[in-house]
Amino acid sequence: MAIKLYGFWRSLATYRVRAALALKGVRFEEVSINLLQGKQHTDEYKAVNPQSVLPALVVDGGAPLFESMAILEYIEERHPKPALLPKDAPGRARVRGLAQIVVADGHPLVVPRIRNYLEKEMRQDEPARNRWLAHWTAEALRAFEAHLAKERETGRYCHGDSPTIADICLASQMFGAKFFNVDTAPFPTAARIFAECMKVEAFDRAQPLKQPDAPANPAH
Ligand SMILES: N[C@@H](CCC(=O)N[C@@H](CS)C(=O)NCC(=O)O)C(=O)O
Repeated sequence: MAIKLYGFWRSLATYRVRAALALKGVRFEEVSINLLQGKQHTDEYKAVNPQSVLPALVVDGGAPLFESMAILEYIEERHPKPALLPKDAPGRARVRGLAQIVVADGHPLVVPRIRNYLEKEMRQDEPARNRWLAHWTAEALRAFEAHLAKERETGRYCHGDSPTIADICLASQMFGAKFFNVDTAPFPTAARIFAECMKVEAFDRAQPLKQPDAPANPAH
């Protein structure tokens, strides 16, 4: 099976897919699309993903898969072991719900096209834009933490004692917190679980700054 992941080192959505593939032990090749240089807007990449966003996953030359949650679900279906979703329906709903706090609510507010719109159309200066990025990143973590701290399903990881899609999404949000200088001390359960995830080789290997296209001294 030949798997091509279109991604970029600092893309949080790409991180989610990269981490899932690594956790499943699935080999893939990553094609770097430089978001900082606007390469997502080239005709060549639009032929892969007409929305001009990362990631996209091409399996055996088939139609490109898009949207990280849909790709995570695909990977889970095609490579069931180790399972990244619980066996029970309420558990799956909780894990997907936690994941969506990041994927549907938090992350979409901080992606490059939103930041560019704030700058070019809304005329917001850099400090205002940075406040926006930090605010919405923290808001998603606040919601995530509220669930983790009060729900008995929380274990060593977000749901029990093995990693799930919720942990992958939490880890991506915690990398976002690093990029946007968000203090994660108010989110102790999330921080504890993130630290736990990063002890796992697959989570660690997938992280933004360990990718071949990452700069040695990144300025976010
Ligand atoms: N909801 C999408 C988000 C896709 C997305 O916005 N990706 C970012 C990188 S993390 C991107 O490529 N942005 C390009 C842009 O905003 O111009 C997913 O989870 O896959």
